[in-house]
Amino acid sequence: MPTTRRVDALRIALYAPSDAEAWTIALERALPQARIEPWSREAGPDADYAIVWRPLPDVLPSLRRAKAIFNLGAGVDAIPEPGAQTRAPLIRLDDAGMAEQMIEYVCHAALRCYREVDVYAEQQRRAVRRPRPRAPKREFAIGILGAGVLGGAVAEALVRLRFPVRTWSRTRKELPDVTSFAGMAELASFLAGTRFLVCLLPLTDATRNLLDRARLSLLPRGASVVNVARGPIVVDADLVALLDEGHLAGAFVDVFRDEPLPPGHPFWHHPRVVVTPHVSAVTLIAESAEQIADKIRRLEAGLPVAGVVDRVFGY
Ligand code: NDP
Ligand code: OXD
Repeated sequence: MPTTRRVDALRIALYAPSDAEAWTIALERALPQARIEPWSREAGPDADYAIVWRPLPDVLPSLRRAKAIFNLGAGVDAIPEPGAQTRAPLIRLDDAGMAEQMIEYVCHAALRCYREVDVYAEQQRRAVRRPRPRAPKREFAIGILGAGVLGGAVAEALVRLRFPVRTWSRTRKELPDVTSFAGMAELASFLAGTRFLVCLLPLTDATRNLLDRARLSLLPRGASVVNVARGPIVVDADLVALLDEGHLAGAFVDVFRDEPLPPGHPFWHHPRVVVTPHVSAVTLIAESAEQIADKIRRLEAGLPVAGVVDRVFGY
């Protein structure tokens, strides 16, 4: 008779440098009979699954038996070339409570800009009352770089707020009331018609330094930029120069080349840059543990799971 492995026999190695205790508790709750063990050189080779965040170079090669490796985040850029380190599929978080947070962050930024909150704040500082005409929404096109789990959810929310919304992705999308642009050939026209740019791309070889002076200059004068994806997608000095020259009106920056953002970086004190400390969508431990547990159960049952990273495209 064929033997089937039960979920309760599984050994799971956890490599979570921060919040390890909270992750262990949440995973034990989500997978009550599995053994959750902190990763070690000894535990690695026996693990059926591994759950990692920013693993040091010796972690992945030690996972000789792992059937899958779960990344404790949506972005997998902290795991360069997972295929070279392990044959097991790398699975990222998809949504797990992050889409709602991204919607909040981006809608706040878009409305703050569209409703000219900072203009009125400046008037208030000078005790001035000067109502401005309502800007036509059709002239406030919002462009989202990335139309995946998060970009797609943000696009839908902005459509509900009746903004004209366009997305740019590698492959073409069909989201209701969203204009889809795809591939490098369509990036310039996407940018040229975008008044408010939101970056929700993964960091890969193809997206590193994508938003440099040449590309940001394609945005119309007075455009604003939000980076909630990864710092190295934007060339900081080019963004600051275009703000200083008045081509760009403002920026919301949540992610940086070096985190935490180093003291003395021009973003800190720039009057038209809003800095937040990588909090636009934080990883929620209970939701993420539930999602990982559910995927482990599906994999054990031989079913497909969402969020498997494509080794060729790197996201
Ligand atoms: P997805 O993989 O679901 O979506 C990625 C999107 O980017 C897809 O639409 C994809 O196109 C597109 N894309 C990738 N490469 C290219 C390219 N070279 N040219 C054009 N389009 C491209 O990812 P998520 O939406 O879940 O997350 C996006 C990113 O957000 C993460 O990788 C992470 O870096 C960041 N993030 C930031 C957080 C924060 O707190 N600041 C929190 C969570 C995530 P296609 O659909 O055609 O494949
Ligand atoms: C993520 C993040 O990628 O938190 O999940 O940035």
